[in-house]
Amino acid sequence: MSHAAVRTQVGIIGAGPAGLFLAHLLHRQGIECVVLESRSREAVEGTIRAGVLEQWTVDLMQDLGLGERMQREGHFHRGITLRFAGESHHLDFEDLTGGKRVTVYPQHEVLKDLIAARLAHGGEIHFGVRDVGLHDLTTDRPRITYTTQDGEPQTLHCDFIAGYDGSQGPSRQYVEGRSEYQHLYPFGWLGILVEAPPSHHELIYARHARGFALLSTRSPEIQRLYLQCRPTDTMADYPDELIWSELHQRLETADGWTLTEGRIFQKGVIGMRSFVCDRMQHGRLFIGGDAAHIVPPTGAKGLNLAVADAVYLSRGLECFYRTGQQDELDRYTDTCLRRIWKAERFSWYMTNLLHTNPAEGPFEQRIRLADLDYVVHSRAAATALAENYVGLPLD
Ligand code: RFL
Ligand code: PHB
Repeated sequence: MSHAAVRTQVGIIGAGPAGLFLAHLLHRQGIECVVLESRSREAVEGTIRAGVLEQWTVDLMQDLGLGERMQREGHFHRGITLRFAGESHHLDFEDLTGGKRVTVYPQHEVLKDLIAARLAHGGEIHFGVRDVGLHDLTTDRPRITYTTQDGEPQTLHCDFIAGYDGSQGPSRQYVEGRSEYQHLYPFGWLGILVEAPPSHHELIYARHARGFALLSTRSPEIQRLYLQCRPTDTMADYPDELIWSELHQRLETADGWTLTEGRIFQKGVIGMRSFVCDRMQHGRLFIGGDAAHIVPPTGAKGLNLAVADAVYLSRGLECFYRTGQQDELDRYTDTCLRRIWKAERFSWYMTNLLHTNPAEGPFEQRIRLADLDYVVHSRAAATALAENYVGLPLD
């Protein structure tokens, strides 16, 4: 079999939010790149994950000319509702943050928009690649070897490699001398998609003695709901009747609000963990997004954090190609980690605040309720939560 070779400036591994935003940011700066993705386009565009975009992510999509469908089909909320002790409390983020909003526009719709726009502008995204290997990372001519969708061995010669291949991708293993921090939670989320009209005009995060629940949305016809479960639970543990009974108990309040049921057409259990890799560069390889850090979904930060890494890397690359200086690239890890640890803190805080932890006793449970009571009655505490939720400014 012949071994073909091609050349680009930046080789990007992974067509998730991190890799695709990076491709668009580089294209805008006139820097060439090629994206290699192990899954098919259909699989990438069909995987249901995140739902919430931070305000600056929305602004970036607009800026890149990618926001047209999001503006039409996204849901823009003033804030969120917190429910606990049988009562409902609205946090008005728009008021607390000087006009920032919560945007619900699913990750797979973002990816569809980014892929279509990249391909329309002649960008290269190779789907279905296998056997990705990285070489010569500490030289100025690193290479990526892989097998194409058609089974052809291929080499991509680059100046730089972005290892943006998610939590299971190979790139992180190439970062020598890294330390990894991990925190596991004794619960998971059961997520469902339901054919039903919205039960509420905003997201509801509920803390209940039976466990956390979250009401989110996807469209006027489809709703997304989550339920705290045990990390070892499987779908067999949750027949539809049990899911509805738990959701009603955890979400409903004394004021008569009720949840609208519908046909459940997708169910899945998600594990929860926090993870940080404290080194994100090895020579000319830069890792980012879920390849370098994981947050539990409670703070809605994962996708946004992945995009922030792409912004910082694009700035370093732009500086390198304009001036020949690599110092901004060499600051990539430090710049990213400052934001990452704040997002880790917020996601960990929201998770502990809202979940019932079987390892905690009645004292800790009361402390959590006192914290929630403080958040909804103190403008200072509500503002701290709001500015983290809508997204801290980029450095
Ligand atoms: P991704 O999205 O995992 O993309 C990495 C891509 O790399 C590919 N890949 C490879 N390609 C080539 N060769 C290889 N050897 C490869 N190995 C892997 C993969 O196929 C994949 O396409 O990582 P990225 O770009 O870093 O983006 C991270 C986000 O996807 C993730 O953080 C969010 O989905 C997390 N998340 C949420 N984030 C938010 O900001 N707001 C939310 O509301 C939110 N909700 C969620 C979430 C994640 C969830 N799950 C299922 C984990 C809700 C859920 C339920
Ligand atoms: C979602 O709609 O999938 C979603 C919303 C908020 C979160 C997590 C997930 O915190």
